[in-house]
Amino acid sequence: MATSVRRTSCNLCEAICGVLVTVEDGRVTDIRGDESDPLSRGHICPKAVALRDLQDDPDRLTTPVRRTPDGWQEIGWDGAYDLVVGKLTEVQREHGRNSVGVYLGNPNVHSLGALTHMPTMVKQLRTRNRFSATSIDQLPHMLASYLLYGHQLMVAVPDIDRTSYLLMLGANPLASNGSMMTAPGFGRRLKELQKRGGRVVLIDPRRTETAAVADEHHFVRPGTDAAFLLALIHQVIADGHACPAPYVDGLPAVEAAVEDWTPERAAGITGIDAAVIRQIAHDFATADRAACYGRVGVSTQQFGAVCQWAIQVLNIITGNLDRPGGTMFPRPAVNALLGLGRGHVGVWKSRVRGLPEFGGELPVSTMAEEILTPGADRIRAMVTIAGNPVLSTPNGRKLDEALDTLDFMVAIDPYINETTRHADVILPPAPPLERDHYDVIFHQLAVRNTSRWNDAVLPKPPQARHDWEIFRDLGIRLLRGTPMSRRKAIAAARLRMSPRRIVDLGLRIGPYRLSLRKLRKSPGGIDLGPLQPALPQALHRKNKRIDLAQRMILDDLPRLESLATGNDGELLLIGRRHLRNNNSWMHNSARLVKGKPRHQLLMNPDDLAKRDLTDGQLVNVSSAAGTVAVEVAASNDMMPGVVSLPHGFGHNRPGAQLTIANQVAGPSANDITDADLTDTVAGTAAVNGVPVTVTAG
Ligand SMILES: Nc1nc2c(c(=O)[nH]1)N[C@H]1C(S)=C(S)[C@@H](COP(=O)(O)OP(=O)(O)OC[C@H]3O[C@@H](n4cnc5c(=O)[nH]c(N)nc54)[C@H](O)[C@@H]3O)O[C@H]1N2
Ligand SMILES: Nc1nc2c(c(=O)[nH]1)N[C@H]1C(S)=C(S)[C@@H](COP(=O)(O)OP(=O)(O)OC[C@H]3O[C@@H](n4cnc5c(=O)[nH]c(N)nc54)[C@H](O)[C@@H]3O)O[C@H]1N2
Ligand code: SF4
Ligand SMILES: [Mo]
Repeated sequence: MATSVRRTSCNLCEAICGVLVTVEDGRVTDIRGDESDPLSRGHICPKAVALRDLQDDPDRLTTPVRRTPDGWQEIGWDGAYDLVVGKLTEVQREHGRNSVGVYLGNPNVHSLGALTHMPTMVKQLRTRNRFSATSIDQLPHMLASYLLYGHQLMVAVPDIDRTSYLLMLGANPLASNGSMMTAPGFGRRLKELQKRGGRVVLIDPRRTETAAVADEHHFVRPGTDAAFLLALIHQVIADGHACPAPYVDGLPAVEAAVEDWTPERAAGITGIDAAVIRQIAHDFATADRAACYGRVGVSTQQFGAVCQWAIQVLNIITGNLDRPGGTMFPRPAVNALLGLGRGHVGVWKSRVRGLPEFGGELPVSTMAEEILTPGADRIRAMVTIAGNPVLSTPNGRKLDEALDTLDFMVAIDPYINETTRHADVILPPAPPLERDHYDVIFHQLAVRNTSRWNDAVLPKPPQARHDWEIFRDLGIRLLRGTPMSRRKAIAAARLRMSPRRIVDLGLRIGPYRLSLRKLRKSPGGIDLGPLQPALPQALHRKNKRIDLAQRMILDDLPRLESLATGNDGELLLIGRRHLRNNNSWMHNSARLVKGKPRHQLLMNPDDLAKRDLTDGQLVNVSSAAGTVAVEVAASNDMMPGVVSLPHGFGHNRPGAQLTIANQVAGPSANDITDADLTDTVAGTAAVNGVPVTVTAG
């Protein structure tokens, strides 16, 4: 028997753990952590093993399929490409270029070939109706980065390996493995932090897995963190602890804006004691090295933009930005900022609701109505790429309905699932173990500078195509229809270049002058050291200064007045992640779904008692968007007045061909999240803090 151990990194989440894959006679028999990886140091989570399940999953498509009256039919690649490009150009010829909509899902950022080739292909569609998971995720981080540092991807990450005080809001890295902060083995890093004498303080409406290991945890009323953060800034300034770097402007305007945001006022809104707010402000400002970090819970809520701006302001005015142990800018071997524009916001608005674009994309909360509302520029054909928006975006049922009305839909996706079942054609890319891997995005967000290239672990079968080959072949066909120009010649050349070649170029022009040849000599990755100070030179602003007084944000502060208490009997819904789930699409792995059910609505026992409900019973959870039925589980870990439901469930929709996932119980949280509930600053979906009522089912 031919046995070998090969190296790669797991691409399922942002932690990019190095893994060792044992292959016997062409089949994976073992996956374990790679101790030699300088970033992950051997860490993996249960999902790594599911890479093997993806590889072996009989439901995974390996050739294109086309919908026919008799069901799905396999077709050849060339025929599929011609069909797709023919239909899309036909729709655009008849209804204009914006009549084709695009949704880009999460796994795109985890695939080298998608990052190198997908944007060029999508650009050839020349549509303004582009959507992605960004607007139900990290948009507020990118907006704050764009406004303050001049580039949407210039994200400051907490230097957790050197900090002595970590203040976290709305993040549960012990379940999520960290996000907008690549820090594999987060639990171990926290223990090391505490061993150094450091403190971890967490603000979350649920006492989470991360709360269990934090030094302090405080409940916060969902959606009100902005008030807490403004009060922290207020208190830091009042205590005379504001000491921003000389290249920072706008402190007086911030001081004026937070003047009325006393800890007492914030306490009434957030449910966090004024004394606690004062203490945190004091501890943060006087800690040796402090970092404030906020994730999904403070991004996908009605004040996401204010929150992410305020987090930056807190780090900046306490002198913690760009210093070891504070928040710092990674310097990866391939500069991801070069591949993406600096960003822009509000250059155009969505047709139906007038929501602003960000970085060329419209908020996903408006996607269904852009399909359903008649008029010029209505979306009549959709392209979904690595996305499952029926389960992942608000008002999933409405989107289900909308997708059914399309003239044409193509999905680039390995599964016939809740979303792609609506497609006319599905183009499946080869799975992770058959692809080369270099992490272009997550080295840019990592808490340590490292670099790692891995050749594909397994050969791709001849009938399969890599994602980049699919984008290349669609892109070239889209370019063919019209006369050649210089712009198009560049696009064509780019599409024809392999990801390998692009990474090699990126490494060569990068700050460490590496090359693919050099990297391939160390398949466990190479260490490029801890994060280094880089400001003000690294700012993507001409004057090399940071202006805290951002109009877009300051003008939004009056809206905070609306943070009053809710209606009688109303509860606020928040989300939840579990170590063994991965957004909407990994429930087809028997290994991951086994064990106790984890789809229940969590609710504080007092809230159950008030409604005469009992633990385990079926309840109806209703919002302005709809109702779902689900079992309720009593939990003392929930803040009173708050209930929690995980997203990514709601399988077994007719036509979805997911043998294992279709047996997994639990409704889709996004059948009751509300597309009308957004952060008005940039249109981010507010899926946390949704008003709901819970009644006996
Ligand atoms: N209520 C609520 N909703 C949420 C969230 C929440 O916290 N609460 N979180 C939001 C967040 S942060 C995100 S990122 C989104 C994610 O939502 P989506 O962007 O929809 O991404 P996934 O749910 O990961 O779905 C991935 C899809 O890509 C396919 N896929 C998997 N691997 C590949 C691949 O290599 N190539 C291609 N082409 N396709 C692949 C899968 O089959 C699946 O259809 O969900 C958001 N939705
Ligand atoms: N196992 C697993 N790992 C994942 C994913 C997955 O689905 N499963 N998804 C990946 C993706 S796409 C992402 S974006 C990341 C997300 O990474 P995280 O943001 O760390 O993930 P969550 O577990 O959603 O953590 C959000 C926390 O915010 C809290 N919260 C909700 N509302 C509020 C609020 O108003 N204020 C405050 N302060 N807290 C609030 C929730 O209780 C929850 O604990 O995880 C990634 N990693
Ligand atoms: S934490 Fe788990 S899912 Fe994330 S990269 Fe590591 S092994 Fe993969
Ligand atoms: Mo995400």
